[in-house]
Amino acid sequence: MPRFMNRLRTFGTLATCCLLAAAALVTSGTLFAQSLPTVTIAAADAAAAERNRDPGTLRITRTGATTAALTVRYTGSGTAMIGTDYDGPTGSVVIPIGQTSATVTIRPIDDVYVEGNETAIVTLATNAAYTLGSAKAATVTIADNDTQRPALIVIPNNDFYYTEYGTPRRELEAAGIPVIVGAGRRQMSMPHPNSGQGSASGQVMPDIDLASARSADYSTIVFVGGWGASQYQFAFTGTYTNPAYNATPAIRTQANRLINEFLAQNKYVGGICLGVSDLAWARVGGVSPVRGRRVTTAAFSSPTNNVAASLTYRWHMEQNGAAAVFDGGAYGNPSTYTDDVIVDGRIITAGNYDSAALFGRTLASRVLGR
Ligand SMILES: [Ca+2]
Ligand SMILES: [Ca+2]
Ligand SMILES: [Ca+2]
Repeated sequence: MPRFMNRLRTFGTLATCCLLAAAALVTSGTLFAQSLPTVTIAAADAAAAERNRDPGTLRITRTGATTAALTVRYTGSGTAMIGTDYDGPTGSVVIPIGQTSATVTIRPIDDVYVEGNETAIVTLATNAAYTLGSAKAATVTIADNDTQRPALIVIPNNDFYYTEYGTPRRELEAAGIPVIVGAGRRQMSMPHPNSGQGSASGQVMPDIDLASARSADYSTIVFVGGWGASQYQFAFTGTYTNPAYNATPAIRTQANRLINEFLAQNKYVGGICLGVSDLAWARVGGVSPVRGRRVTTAAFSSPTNNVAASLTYRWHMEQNGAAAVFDGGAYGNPSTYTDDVIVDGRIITAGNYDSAALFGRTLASRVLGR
């Protein structure tokens, strides 16, 4: 039941506006009240499933004359959320002329979250046009089809390095680990030019904003590099010349919250290239999670800001107490970045885009316990 969309979990609240009208009609003549049809609901197919979006159906039935159409209103509840776990219900259904019943369809959304079975409950709403029978509510159960919690890959909203997003994603998915893309804001996000997107724009719409992400839903969290990664440096007090790199205190706080929660849940936390600085500037119990650890990053220049000393990526790690910083490919074979991936405790760091394939495979193997 991920809450990555702030959808209303109820629908059909219009019914309440009809209550006054109902009272007026009932008191104005008992004949009218006696002629009201009785409406009930029952599950026609109570077993829905994410697999193949197998729907469930509810049948709403009326008594009495069928010479006019009847609009029946209802509300939704249950552990499944409309808009994220299923769609279909609109809050009302019309029983047509000549018909005694109508159907409400619960159409599951095949997401990647491990949720177990969830319920969608439809409850009939009172209305001036009918009375409710004893069967006022019915339930459809949505069977889950997911067993592996997805990885949360966090991209900057501006200037992420495309290969450092695309290649770990490919490796994780090849290993059977779904990927959800997170960012400070759920808006179209642009990579650096020529950062591995080929002839495509490389723009990515995040699946979720960080504030909506629940750590329990994921197996690992990864911070992608590119200069925009500066936007998630929680404890960094400098100001970047490019305002997009500063993000907001709220977004930095959300990045820090997630790092804290993943580590508290004993899950791996990864960073690649400048994404490693997001781990460095996090604070867990008041200290950086890279403190005393061996990390790797790129031998590149930081984006311009008002902290004169912060000229390089490695400065960010040293400033936060890393025990050793391997940059410029220096880890393993010093002539290449391809092997620059370091696992130290639950912290996994990678040097740059050349390290992205090994980074993705290392994350996958750790998540799967291999
Ligand atoms: Ca699914
Ligand atoms: Ca699911
Ligand atoms: Ca190397």
